[in-house]
Amino acid sequence: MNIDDKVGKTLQELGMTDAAGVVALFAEVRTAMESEREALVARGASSDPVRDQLCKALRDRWLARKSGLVSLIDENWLKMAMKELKPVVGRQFNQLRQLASCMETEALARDVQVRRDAVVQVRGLQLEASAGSVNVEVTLPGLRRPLGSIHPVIRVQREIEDIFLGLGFKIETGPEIESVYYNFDALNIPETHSSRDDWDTIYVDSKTLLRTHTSPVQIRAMERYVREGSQGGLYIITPGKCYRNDNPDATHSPMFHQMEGLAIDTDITFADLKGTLDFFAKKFFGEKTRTSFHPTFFPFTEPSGEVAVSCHVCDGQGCRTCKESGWIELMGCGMVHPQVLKNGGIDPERYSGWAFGLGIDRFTMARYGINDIQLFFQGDVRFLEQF
Ligand code: FA5
Repeated sequence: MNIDDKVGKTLQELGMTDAAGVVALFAEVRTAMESEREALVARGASSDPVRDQLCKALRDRWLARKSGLVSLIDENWLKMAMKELKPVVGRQFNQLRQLASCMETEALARDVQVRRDAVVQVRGLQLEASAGSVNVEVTLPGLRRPLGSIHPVIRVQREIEDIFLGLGFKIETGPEIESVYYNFDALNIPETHSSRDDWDTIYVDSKTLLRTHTSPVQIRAMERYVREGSQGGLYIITPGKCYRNDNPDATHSPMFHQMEGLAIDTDITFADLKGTLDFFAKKFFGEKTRTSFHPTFFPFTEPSGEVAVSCHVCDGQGCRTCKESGWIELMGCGMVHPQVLKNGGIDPERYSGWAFGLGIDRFTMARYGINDIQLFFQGDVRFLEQF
């Protein structure tokens, strides 16, 4: 059975009952994807339009929204997976999705072009050498382009994503240039509300600004959920860049990364929120981690809380990482305010939900013991090559 046949079936129909089988199956998909990409790059193209046509065809085969292989894997393998296999399928699917970005038309076209240029260059050198016009040793190795590595903030973002994908959450994104309505009003922060001052920042015009948090994606996701008439709950995480009028210092940057989590369903309680965030903290920082919730205020959640975890470096004893307190403040969270549900088009009498918002850069600092957030954005290779 080839890959096209396999993605048309569920894992159960394929007889996959254990994690090892799932991992091997995804490895087979990755190999198929890589060899199709390599075949296209090696084949090259007679002209730019032909090249673009070939690249688009391969891109659509893998990434087309409805019938692409990656979407079919999502529908037939991930969504239909048995409960016990969901975490491993989620992790493998996420890896595949990230890898599949090399199948975007522009990326493919660039790879075809690079190979074509290299071939033309070597042929030119060989011709010149055989004509005796220059003294070139064409069998010597070429210049190596050093490989980059994944930025630590993105690495941690993916780690967090993996944990939530394993729990059945989906990734949803929204625009960085956001309307005042989604960034504030729909989140229950009217123009006159004092809490708006903290976030009232970089405006493009009077109705548009660079979003100050990822919370607007909550509203956009609810609207989509209602528009598409989706069934079951809405479980999403929303990673992305945010912007604030904060002066740069060791823990603040005017541009930083947040991840929002949102769960909406019938019968969602604060206990679900606590359980999920406790599970997440243990997965991310280690099984011994303890969580602690303190009341606070956000206009879009009621009740609202701050979550702290016991310091993973000193296990709560007090050290430099936790500033001797034994605890690290992690994120804001709470039960979605009924007015916010209404603003998203969801009936608060029938549905309830929780949300959280965390700073990925601060998580990365805690994970690697980095004491200055500015290091992430200076592009210093000596820092970045350590990851
Ligand atoms: C918020 O932005 C809320 N939207 C979070 C939320 C979502 C609460 C859903 C409840 C429900 P806050 O302003 O505290 O909350 O920011 C959240 C996190 O973003 C902070 O804990 C911090 O880690 C990070 N953060 C905020 N400002 C900066 C900054 N200038 N530089 C780096 N990280 C920042």
